[in-house]
Amino acid sequence: MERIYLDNNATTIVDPAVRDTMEPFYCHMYGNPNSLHLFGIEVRPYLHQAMEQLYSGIGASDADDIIINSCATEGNNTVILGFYFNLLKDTRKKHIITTQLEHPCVRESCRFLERHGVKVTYLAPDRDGLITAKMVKDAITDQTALVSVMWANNETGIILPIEEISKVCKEQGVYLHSDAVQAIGKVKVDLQKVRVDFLTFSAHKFHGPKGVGGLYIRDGLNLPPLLHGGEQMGGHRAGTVNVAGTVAMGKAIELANASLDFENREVRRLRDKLEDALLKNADVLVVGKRELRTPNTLYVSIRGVEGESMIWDLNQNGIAASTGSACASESLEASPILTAIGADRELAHTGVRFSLSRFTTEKEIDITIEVANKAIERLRQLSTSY
Ligand code: C6P
Repeated sequence: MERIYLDNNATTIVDPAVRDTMEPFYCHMYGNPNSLHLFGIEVRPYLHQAMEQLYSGIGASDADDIIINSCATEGNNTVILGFYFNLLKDTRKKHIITTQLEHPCVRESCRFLERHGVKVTYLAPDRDGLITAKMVKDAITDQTALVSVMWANNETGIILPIEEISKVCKEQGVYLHSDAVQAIGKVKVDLQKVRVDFLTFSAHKFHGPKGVGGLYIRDGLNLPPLLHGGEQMGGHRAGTVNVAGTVAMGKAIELANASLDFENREVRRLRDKLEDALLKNADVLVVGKRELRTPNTLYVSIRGVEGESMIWDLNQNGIAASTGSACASESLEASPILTAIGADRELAHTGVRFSLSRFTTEKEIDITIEVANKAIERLRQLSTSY
């Protein structure tokens, strides 16, 4: 049976070109870049080049910082908890604004701070799944220190208006963090154009390896480290630098940006083909307007078909999709995103996320359409509520 991977928002295959780039750092160039001998010295130019690729990949300027870390969960925790120690703890600014759409690593970090006296506003999306700049503006008070809004949502692919939100934050003198995990490689992330103060990303979401990510900090700003210890990363993040991972992430972001046109054309065409085919069934709802979504993502709700049952049927046929975030896949709770956009209880249990990549083929989509349509028919026949 052919295996078809349509869960690229959970993680992606490492691009073979990225894999080739990282291999030498496991085999013969394995030195610690902080060592003073030749093994350490020889890897430094590669790290330097990778950092340049990352700076240019997100449009950071030389004066900004990019801290290499282990993943976006670490980056997001560093921003939210770092803010607490830098500002919230000792001043009257004790308010954070975030959204109900955020990944648990942002949401749970905020919840943790609530237990330490921080007030958090979780903005609810509108019917289109959007958070608007006006919602952010209306929620800002003179106690607000930080706004944290993701660039694109992992479950629906909905792209949030970060540029407008950044203008509001600048006007109001509030810092802005954006989790760009699901944006990089799918839409252009250019910090020359969009002014955010902190940005987080993770290599394995754009065909790099797992276990390496980045945190951008705008020039002049500071965050205390989450990991204390050695002097690596200018004291911002202790721990031996993941050289292979960093080099790979540099290459991966370069390839991801070079593939943006392809993503917008070809990946979008295949996603739309799958979407159109599913919509031919009655009582199917796709969350988020097409033009407002990343080109690779489709979050579909099929009345009468439990998300988990659909995933099971697809999996039996070698097709990998998900009901939502991979890290919440064991929870049988209704989708928080569908609930947030006001779907009724039954619909909120029927979400299935298909996420494509530049490696997805037309044949894979054709097979998926056939299998999904049969599964819908079969599961609806078994349903007691449909
Ligand atoms: N979302 C999903 O299935 P890590 O695992 O730390 O590299 O990335 C965490 C993360 C942070 N922000 C967003 C928007 C994300 O989508 C993710 C990972 C996966 O949707 C796994 S839960």
